[in-house]
Amino acid sequence: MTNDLIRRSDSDGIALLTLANPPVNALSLAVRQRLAALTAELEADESVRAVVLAAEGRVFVGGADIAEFDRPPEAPHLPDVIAAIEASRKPWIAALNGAALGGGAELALGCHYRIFADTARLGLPETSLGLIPGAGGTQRLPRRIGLAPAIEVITAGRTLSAAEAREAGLADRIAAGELIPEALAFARTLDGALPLPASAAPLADPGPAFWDEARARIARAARGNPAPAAALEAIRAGVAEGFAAGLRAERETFLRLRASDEAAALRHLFFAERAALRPAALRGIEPVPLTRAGVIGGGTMGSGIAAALAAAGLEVRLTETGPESLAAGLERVEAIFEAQVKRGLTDRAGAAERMARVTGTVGLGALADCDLVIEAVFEDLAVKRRVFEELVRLCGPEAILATNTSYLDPERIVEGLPHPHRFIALHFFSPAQVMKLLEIVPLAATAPRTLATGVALAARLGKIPVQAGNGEGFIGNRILKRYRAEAEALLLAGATPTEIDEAMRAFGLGMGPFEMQDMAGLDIAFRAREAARALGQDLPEGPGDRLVRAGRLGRKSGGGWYDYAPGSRLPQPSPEAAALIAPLVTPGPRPSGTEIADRLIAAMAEEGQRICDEGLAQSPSDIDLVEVHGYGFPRHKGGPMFHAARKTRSRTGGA
Ligand code: T1G
Repeated sequence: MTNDLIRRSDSDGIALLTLANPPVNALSLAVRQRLAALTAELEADESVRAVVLAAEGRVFVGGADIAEFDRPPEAPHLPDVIAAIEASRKPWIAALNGAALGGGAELALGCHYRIFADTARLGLPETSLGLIPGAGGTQRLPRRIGLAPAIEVITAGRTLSAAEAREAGLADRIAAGELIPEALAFARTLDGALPLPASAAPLADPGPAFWDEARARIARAARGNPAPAAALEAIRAGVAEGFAAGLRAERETFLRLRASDEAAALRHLFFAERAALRPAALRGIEPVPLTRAGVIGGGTMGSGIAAALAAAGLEVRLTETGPESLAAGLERVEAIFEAQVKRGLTDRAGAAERMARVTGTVGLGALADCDLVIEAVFEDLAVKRRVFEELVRLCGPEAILATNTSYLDPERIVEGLPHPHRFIALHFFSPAQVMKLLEIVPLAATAPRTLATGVALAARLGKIPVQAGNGEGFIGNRILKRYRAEAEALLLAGATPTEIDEAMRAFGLGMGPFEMQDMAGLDIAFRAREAARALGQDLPEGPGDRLVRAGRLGRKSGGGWYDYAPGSRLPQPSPEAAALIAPLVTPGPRPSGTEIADRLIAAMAEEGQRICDEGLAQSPSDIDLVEVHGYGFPRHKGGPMFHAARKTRSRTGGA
């Protein structure tokens, strides 16, 4: 058993244990074995009167080792390791150098004292993985900081800063200087008397109204993830039946959820997101440092991109063609920051700081000294081409010039322009200040450093970068086109827009395909089809064409797939739309319920697999990231590729 995972060094009767399991000191089997052995060793060692538990690196402990969750749990189990520490006759002091999350927080809670570095934080984010704390967190935290704050930490994944931990009575000290020396000095002051263990702390039951309100609040926020409600029940069990019963209820629930499809889906995304943020092919390539970015176009997309860049600390030059459109663009940016204050994402001072980073100019002249310029002008090849022709005259040869095009071929936008190594497509999703997905499309001549800069920019913006090959619609819009075609095929098989949208909402999407089209407008896709027909593509008349020709463009025209009362966004079944669809409906069995969702998810997964097979996506998990972060696919289903693979495995009994 390797013993360099936790090093021991003693001085003045104080044993200092240092966790060293990079990158996040995850509590893997080997670490648990080492910790269990050391706990017994220290308990028997009369020369030791106290133990300081510290960790190397930026993180104290990032939790249990998530990679182990696809295998059956192996002893020593974390709850037992923690219980042995809590039962120790000698005081254990956790010295938190950084994040103590999940099992890391539970380990710190099992210690008798906790000393925080001022940057340390403590949290129980297990519900974001479809789990609940499984090593005493649902029982110890409420007894340390009180029921209501503990419920918020456990069910909403809130982390406590060092100061909040101290206020809550969780941090015995916040280190003023060097953490380890202060922790050792604190240990030396102890006379061996131990504080009451969490299990002995009383926890009064606030009564049924409290639990009913908590259940209702959690149900509103859970969006199909069963874990937060399950965590509340484990907490409640401990209040109603005592600490030991609460631990049993917690462990039973944790093991059940650990084996669930939802937890597997969320783990899949956890690792997929980190792989996308640190692509192996770009390791060691230094991104271009970005301090000043230009955004061309102050419309919905451009103002959203400008706001996202400013919120990430970049200096932003927003340009428009004239003073009125520029003023409108800057107002949009200001409104975005106002909305962020209302939502508690920043405060007034923060919003003012962000806005101060944005300057507006008419024309492109002010972009000459930008490290990065992103165009978000009208989706027209000639317009975008003219913008790039001017940019290459204005900007230095190393300035990264990016197009935000959704459907045009970026190669044609920049064809023949100088220094092609610095061109790239950065496809933001609207609203750009909110949506986490950023499709990054390198062109044939794009340098790896330009690509690495795009990925680093995504991380800085708090987005998830997905690299896409330069195919029509890249990844997301290509799958969307296939998804919509399948939805229309279901209409022609006799299903109604309401049945189809309800099936997809029941699956977990925020909105079905027809509600979404009514919101976006049917005419956008109609124009694309008409353009394709004009180029000779044989596209048969579909139900969407009939609606648009009848003037039914969606909400904006008072009706599309649905009817809308004046000023209302509530979709109502439309007899006029039904009459327009009816002639196209083919006789035969009508699809319904889960068959509808199955067919639509299968269509997404088939298209996703084609995209992978054509080399236009790097992995099926990237397809899942696009759908989850760009199109509202429910996280606890893992994405269309993960979901389809799991259904296939359960159907064929595969491994
Ligand atoms: N297990 C295994 N690997 C982990 C991990 C974990 N808990 N946390 C991070 N990694 C890997 C990650 O995949 C990446 O790998 C590298 O570490 C750096 O991660 C019993 C059941 C700690 C705040 O949910 O929030 O404990 O890509 O890029 O930005 O009740 O990692 O380099 O190969 O995120 O500095 C609960 C998850 C687990 C916290 C650090 N814990 N981690 O952020 O690094 S369940 C969590 C994070 C549990 C107990 C329950 C963050 C971080 P690679 P990173 P970072």
